Amino acid sequence: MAPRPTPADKFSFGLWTVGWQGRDPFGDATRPELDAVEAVHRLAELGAYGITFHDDDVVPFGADTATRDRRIARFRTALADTGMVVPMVTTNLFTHPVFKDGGFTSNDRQVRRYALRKVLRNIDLAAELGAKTFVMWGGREGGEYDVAKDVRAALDRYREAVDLLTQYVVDSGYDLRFALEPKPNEPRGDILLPTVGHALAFISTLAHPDLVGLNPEVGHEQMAGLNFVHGIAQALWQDKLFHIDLNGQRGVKYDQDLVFGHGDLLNAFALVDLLEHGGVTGASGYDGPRHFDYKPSRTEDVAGVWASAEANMRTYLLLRERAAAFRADPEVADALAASRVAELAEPTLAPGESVADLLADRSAFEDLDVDAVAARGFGFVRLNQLAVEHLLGAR
Ligand code: GLT
Ligand code: MN
Ligand code: MN
Repeated sequence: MAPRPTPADKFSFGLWTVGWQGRDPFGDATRPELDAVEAVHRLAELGAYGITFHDDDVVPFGADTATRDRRIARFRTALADTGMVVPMVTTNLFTHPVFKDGGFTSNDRQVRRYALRKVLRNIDLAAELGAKTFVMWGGREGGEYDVAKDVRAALDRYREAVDLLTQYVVDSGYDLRFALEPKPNEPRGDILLPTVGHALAFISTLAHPDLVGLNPEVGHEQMAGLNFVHGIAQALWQDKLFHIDLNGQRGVKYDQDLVFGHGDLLNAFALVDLLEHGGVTGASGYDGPRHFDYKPSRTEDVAGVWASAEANMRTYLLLRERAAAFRADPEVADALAASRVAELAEPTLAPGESVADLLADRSAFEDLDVDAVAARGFGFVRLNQLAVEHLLGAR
């Protein structure tokens, strides 16, 4: 029996996740539209604490001001009735055809100006609803043809946009930070800022780098064949894990957006362990929202949508339990010590030791029995097997 999710677990869902009707490039919708108000109520009943959305998820694109106000008011009533919060808001710069070559980085300057206006309006709404994070997934920022996009100019425009938006947040006195969401491809053939690493490097060039972090998604890094846990560890190391999109992906292929854990389960175990327990240096984990960005498969009916929403949270809680059991097992402690995992937290030079001291230390080089050191095993397989056995509930 998995423990029941409660608001203290900080589970949140995108409105576009449970609301996905199953329309894909090959087939029509398999489910009816979901009312945003119903989504808020159902998710609250299931134990989630938050809901997130794109502007166009709540208010249809191009709606007049009266409709916009009415839709937002209804949504706010649902939040008040359920106690659900909006920890994050994002803007849709990818569905309308005007964004076919991107928003911030379209070759067409009129599109770029329009995109900025759309985002600025949504930032005001995010602040009004008390969101602390503004996600920017640049799904259409990219291209298919190398000769058709000057990538350096595109990055200049991307930076111009982020600098303008951060300055707007500062000037408005909003308590809001931005989180860039990397993805390697789909819907564009190649997307700008394709991985955690690219996005981190980009952030270091910004006018307000402190206000910009990441919203990495499990499947997006795995689509590029990368290790998600490594990406998250580096984001944490650089204090840039502002938000996270949890889901499942099986290998290097199209973006599957499966339920969390329904892809690389062992990596998901290590991820939950990292988020909950941090690292050997005593560094803490992550205390922000556990946000699910998945798509209920189009084979599922409405009941299946809610079962899959619940599945995300159950899997997370089960993995959290399993990770805690792993950490508490004395045999694991023994295996961790044998693998010298904690030794990595020890600086390679002693306190105050200089390069000259290192050069003078014969035991470090001249007198070191390199073959004897090389012969030592690390015991990583034993340690990993213990992780697998805890994950399987065998210990
Ligand atoms: C879109 C995308 C997600 C992003 C969302 C935020 S929208 O569904 O596939 O990965 O997180 O814009
Ligand atoms: Mn995805
Ligand atoms: Mn996402």
